[in-house]
Amino acid sequence: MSGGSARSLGKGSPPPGPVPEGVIRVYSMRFCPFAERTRLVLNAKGIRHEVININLKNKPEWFFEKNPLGLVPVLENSQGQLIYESTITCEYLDEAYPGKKLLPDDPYEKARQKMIFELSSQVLTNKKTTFFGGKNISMVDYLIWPWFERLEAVELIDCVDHTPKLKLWMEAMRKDPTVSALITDAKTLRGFIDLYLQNSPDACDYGL
Ligand SMILES: N[C@@H](CCC(=O)N[C@@H](CS)C(=O)NCC(=O)O)C(=O)O
Repeated sequence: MSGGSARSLGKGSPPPGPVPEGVIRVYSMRFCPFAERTRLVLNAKGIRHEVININLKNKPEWFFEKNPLGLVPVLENSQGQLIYESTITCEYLDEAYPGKKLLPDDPYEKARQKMIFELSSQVLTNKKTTFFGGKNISMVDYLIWPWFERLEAVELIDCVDHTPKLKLWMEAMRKDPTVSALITDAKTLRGFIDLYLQNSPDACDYGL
């Protein structure tokens, strides 16, 4: 992986060149929970990738050619194909690349993971296994995690005090090597959020 902690590109920056063969590019922003989903899946599957950070408070003009909605994450492959919407990028990566499968092959089990994801707010406290999809970490855990990672930064971590299963899940998630490699500490997240809420063009590069 390259570029994950690089400064973001803003208005007036030249568009990046074509994506090299054998690599996939993700347009991201260091603190975006949706882009973190895609980065978790890229890392979990060991996919060679490069990261281009976008200044979301001062977007480059060319970025709208990558995603007309102007949102990160966006994937771009060496054939110039573009994929956006975080859940779609994650499923694409799981299907297009070999290695650890994060979604089950069995159509029912795959549907079940998607149902758990859709219902995650209701089933959070009723799960019977360590992870949401079963005893091993899988796609649904990576899709949900970025919001839990941010609870401390937004001073809502107490919410999980009365849900021991959820606390155990969070502990298990923090121990996962893919998750721990991408964790941002609460102080840094707080610093970013404060600047972002002030519409600061420096928010996306907080701490660099
Ligand atoms: N539904 C989208 C949401 C992505 C999203 O909202 N990304 C935010 C950053 S966390 C963004 O790009 N914001 C820029 C803007 O709103 O202009 C997804 O799942 O990918």
